[in-house]
Amino acid sequence: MLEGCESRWADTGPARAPRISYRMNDAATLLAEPGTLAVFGFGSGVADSDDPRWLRVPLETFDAPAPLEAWQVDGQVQHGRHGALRWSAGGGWLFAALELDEREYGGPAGAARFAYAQLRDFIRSRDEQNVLRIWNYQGAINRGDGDSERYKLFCDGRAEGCGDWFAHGYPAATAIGHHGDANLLQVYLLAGVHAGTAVENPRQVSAWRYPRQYGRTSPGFARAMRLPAQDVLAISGTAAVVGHASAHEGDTAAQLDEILVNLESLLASAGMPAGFDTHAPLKAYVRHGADVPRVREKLRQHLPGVPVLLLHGDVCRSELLVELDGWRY
Ligand code: 3EB
Repeated sequence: MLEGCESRWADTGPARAPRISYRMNDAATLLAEPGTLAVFGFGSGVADSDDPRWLRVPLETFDAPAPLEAWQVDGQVQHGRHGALRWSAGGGWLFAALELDEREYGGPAGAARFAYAQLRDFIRSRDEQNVLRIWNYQGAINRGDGDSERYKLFCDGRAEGCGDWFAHGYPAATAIGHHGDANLLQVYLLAGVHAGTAVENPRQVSAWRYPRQYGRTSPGFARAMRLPAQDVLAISGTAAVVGHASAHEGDTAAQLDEILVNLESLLASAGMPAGFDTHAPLKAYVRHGADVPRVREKLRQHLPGVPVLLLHGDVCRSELLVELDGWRY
C-alpha cells in the first residue's frame, strides 16, 4: 500500500448527517444537484416526476409560494425501485418510500402491516440497516371510534408488520392524517449504515408505554433520534402530550406553547443547546386552517428565523390540534 494515499475504503466513522432544507427551486433543479437523496413536494398542486427520489406528500401547504424539501448527502447517489417501494442511497444514507391503496390490503391495518413488512425486508437486504426516522401519512386518520379508529388500526398493523424489527429500539417517527385520497397510506424513512441514539422526553411517557386507553397497540416510536455522527437531532412529531395525557383540549395556542416546552425539554434531554436556528427546518401540522395565522405568528415570535413549513394535517389524537417535528442541527 502506498503511504499517504487516501484510502477510499477506510471506515472513517459515521457520515455527516444529510442536509435537510426548504428550497424555492423546481424539482428537476434539485434532483440534478450532486448528492440529492430525496426531494419532497407538498399538496396536490405540485408537479409529478418518475424519479424514485421524488415524493409528493399528500399534505396541503399553507405557504405560498411553497418550497420543496431537499435531502442532500455527501457522495454518489443511486436509486431504484423494488416492487412498490422506491429508494435512493448514497454516502451511507438510504431513503425509502411506499405508497399503498389501503383497499388492496383490506384496510388500514392490512396496509400498515404490508408497508412495514416490505420496508423491513428491503432494509434487511441493505447496508443501511439502521432506521433512524420514519414519517407516516394516513388518510382520514381519526375516522372510526375506540379501537376501530383508523389510526389505532394503523398502529395494530404497523406492529404486526414490524415483528421484531425494532426490538432493539424504535426510530423517531411522525404519524399525521392527510386530506388527500382517504385510502392512500404513505410511509417514508431515513436509514443509515451506523446506528443513532434514541432520545426520550422526561416530560412525556414513552409512547411504547402508553396505557391501554390510547389503543390496543402502543405506538412504536422514540421521541427523537441523534444521528450517528451525533451532529443532528431528528425530532419526532411532538404534540401537547404531557405524561401520557393530551393537554389544553380545544386550545390551539395553549397546545403550541406546550409543544414548545416539550421541545426545549427534549433538546435538554438530548444534551443539545436550547433553541432552534435558521439551519433547523421544522414542520407544523395544523388541523384547522383557521388556526394558521395564530400558529404562524406564535412561531415567528418564539422561533424567529427558523424555517417552519405549515401543513394541513391531523394529529393522531382527535383532541390535538397542532404538532411540530423537524431537525436540530
Ligand atoms: C404523541 O405524542 C403524538 O404513531 O408514529 C407522534 C409521533 C405521535 C409519532 C406515531 C404518533 C406517532 O403520541 C402522536
